[in-house]
Amino acid sequence: MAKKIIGIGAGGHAKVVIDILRLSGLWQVVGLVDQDARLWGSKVLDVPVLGGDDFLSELRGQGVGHAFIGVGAGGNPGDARRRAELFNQLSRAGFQMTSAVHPRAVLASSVRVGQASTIMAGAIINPSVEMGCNVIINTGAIVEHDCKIADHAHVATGAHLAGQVSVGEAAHIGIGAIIRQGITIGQDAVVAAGAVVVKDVEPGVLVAGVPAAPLKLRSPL
Ligand code: JB2
Repeated sequence: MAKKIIGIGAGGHAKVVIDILRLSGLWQVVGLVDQDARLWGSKVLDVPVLGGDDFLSELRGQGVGHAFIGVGAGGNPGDARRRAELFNQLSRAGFQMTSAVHPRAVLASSVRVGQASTIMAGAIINPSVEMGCNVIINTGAIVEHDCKIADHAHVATGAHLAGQVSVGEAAHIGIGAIIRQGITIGQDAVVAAGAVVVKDVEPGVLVAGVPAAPLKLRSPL
């Protein structure tokens, strides 16, 4: 029998995660919570938006023991850290957080997927990749052999990571970015869409362009 699960956030990312969970046949998504009261009473792919985060304890009391983080990260300062906070909040509230792997993603057998991670359709993850918790590998991204992706990081749609790239905690690799072999991307760093990264990126720095160069230091998160 499908297990009941609720999602945090009622936007675009939640929609994609709901789709993946349904494809697995293992989950019944019974509702979403969103901090935006204007969304309460609306539906996302037929899943009702029940209320705000206050509603979580009530759902837990009703026996819903599983949750997913449906809040994504668009690369703005604080996005990925917000996802980290939600991860901690749900853990404290006693929810088990599931991973969602699209059936058409390709994962080598040696890949380690951490708790609460999402791997979208068409992603390819090659041998010996290690991924932390609450990671997003978005649609069609390629993560080559021996990469390390730390907790709460987001590899956005169509980004390509060559072998042995290391992505720090809560870092963001933008849409279509290319990261050369062996590069280290620091924690909380942001690689802009379409950038080609040929040098290591320091923590908290935003890089853009071809070849990628720092734009400005981000404020401490
Ligand atoms: O702390 C929160 C919270 N923070 C944001 N608690 C709850 N319950 N909800 C929260 N939200 C809600 O997440 C916002 O009010 C909003 O409704 C939703 C985020 O929706 P949005 O469509 O703006 O973005 P997203 O996070 O679903 O997707 C982003 O990341 C994806 C990976 C976008 O950049 C997408 O394009 C991208 N594919």
